Amino acid sequence: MNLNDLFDLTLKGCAKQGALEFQGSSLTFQDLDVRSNQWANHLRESGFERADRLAVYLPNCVELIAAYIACVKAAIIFTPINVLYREREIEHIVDDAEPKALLTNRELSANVPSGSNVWCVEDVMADVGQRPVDFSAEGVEGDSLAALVYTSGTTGRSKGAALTHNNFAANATALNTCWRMSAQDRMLLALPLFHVHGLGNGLHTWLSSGYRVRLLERFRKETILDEFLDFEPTVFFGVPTMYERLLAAPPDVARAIGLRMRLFVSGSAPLPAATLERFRKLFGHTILERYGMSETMMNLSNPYAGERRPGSVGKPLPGISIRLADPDSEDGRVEVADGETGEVLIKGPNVFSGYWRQPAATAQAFTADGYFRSGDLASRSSDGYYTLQGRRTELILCGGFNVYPREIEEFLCEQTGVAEAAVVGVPDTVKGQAPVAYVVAAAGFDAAALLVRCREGLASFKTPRKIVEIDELPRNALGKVQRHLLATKAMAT
Ligand code: MCA
Repeated sequence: MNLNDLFDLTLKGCAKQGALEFQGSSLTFQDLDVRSNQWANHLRESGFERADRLAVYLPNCVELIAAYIACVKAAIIFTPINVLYREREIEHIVDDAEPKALLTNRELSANVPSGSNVWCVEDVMADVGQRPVDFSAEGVEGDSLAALVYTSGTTGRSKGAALTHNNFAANATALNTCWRMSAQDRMLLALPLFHVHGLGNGLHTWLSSGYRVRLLERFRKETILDEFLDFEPTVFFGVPTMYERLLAAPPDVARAIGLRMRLFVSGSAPLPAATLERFRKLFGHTILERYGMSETMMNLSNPYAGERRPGSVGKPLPGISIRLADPDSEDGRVEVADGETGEVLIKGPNVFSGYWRQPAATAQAFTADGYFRSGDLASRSSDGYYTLQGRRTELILCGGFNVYPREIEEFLCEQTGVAEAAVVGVPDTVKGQAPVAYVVAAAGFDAAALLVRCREGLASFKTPRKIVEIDELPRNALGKVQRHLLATKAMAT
């Protein structure tokens, strides 16, 4: 079954049921089917052919969803762009993915580099509404690409993780089974749909199981409790920062929400055991923590019915093989014993097909026997629960968004007044971590002006919390910057 067959379970099978609420409007699954058919016809009429890319730079909205389903139907590769990205970050994705068009809105279009074929949703909606309401979906193989999801780049610029129909289908069916998702559920969806968490877990479990969604344009701490009380969801997927925000709920509100809820899931960044415990006391629910990546979607999950172990990400999802490889084992074949730390290697129907147009990076990302090297470190308990123990790389997780120091360092080094730069993550109680930059000054150095340029040129979550001038970067004998020393220094100040 490709994704179209899976989506037909709801688009056709639950046609008359309420599917989606967004900003006061309600759509049935049939409405979504029709709207996505019109979008698919619009794409075809505009010259899109199989395997062309549609870049989508939009906040959560109905048209984003309709355009996504249309891409699946017309075998077009959906390429979402983080709405917090600015011109330079977007330019890289546009150059790399070469989309035939970039769908955005008037407000965000100011950030899109000139020369792109920009479609503002406000302008194309009338045309889309005129298109035929029937569309016969392309026959696609499960290995066909459904989406290119750009990951923050370990080596500077981001790479497009090429995800197939089979990847999304495997992820959705595993989660539907293991988390008991059903048409009786109600999901408050506040995650951005441009990332795998919202797109792969939110959108796909919904369109394959038929529950009702209230979609929010974004998570806002000021109004999220009212949304819970008003919509009365049974399921919520969030990042740890969202759970930190929910802990501000008055006890009676938390209890009222908890009474309706069936399942809270957390992922995208480690959930502190203390947050899990405080949340349990306040809402009466043990958050289910799971582990995934853009390249693989979900890999491990705490059990729905068994023990949800604080600090652990649980056990492999169905069909997925996990190997904890000795970090010194070059071919990744030597496994560590239970209780010891190894690199998480992953094999399964969820694992992506490779990085878009990057054969060398793709080859490097897999072992000779076909396991994906996640770069994450973990240990396994004797009863099979996995606990993450950090990263092999220096990834910073800020509010559930991935930040690679190298990308910010490269940006800083292009600015006036910067000879060298090193970026490290510092702990933050709400965001998990935040980036701090150490800069060796050159002529014209001005920390305040540099911060302004970062705010203009980088997504807000990548902007360093502060810029600290330093005489020289600490280096080891091989000349490699010792970021861990800077991280210790950053925490001490
Ligand atoms: C945050 N901001 C946004 C959005 N989210 N702006 C527009 N749309 C958004 N969706 C901006 C704010 O305007 C503000 O910018 C800054 O970010 C902080 O916002 P604030 O309201 O203070 O945020 P918060 O209450 O602390 O909550 C932040 C958040 C956000 C909503 C939790 O961090 C978030 O949405 N995280 C989800 C990330 C995610 O989906 N990751 C999945 C990656 P300014 O500073 O300029 O005012 S996929 C993944 O990791 C794998 C597959 C996995 O396992 O899931």
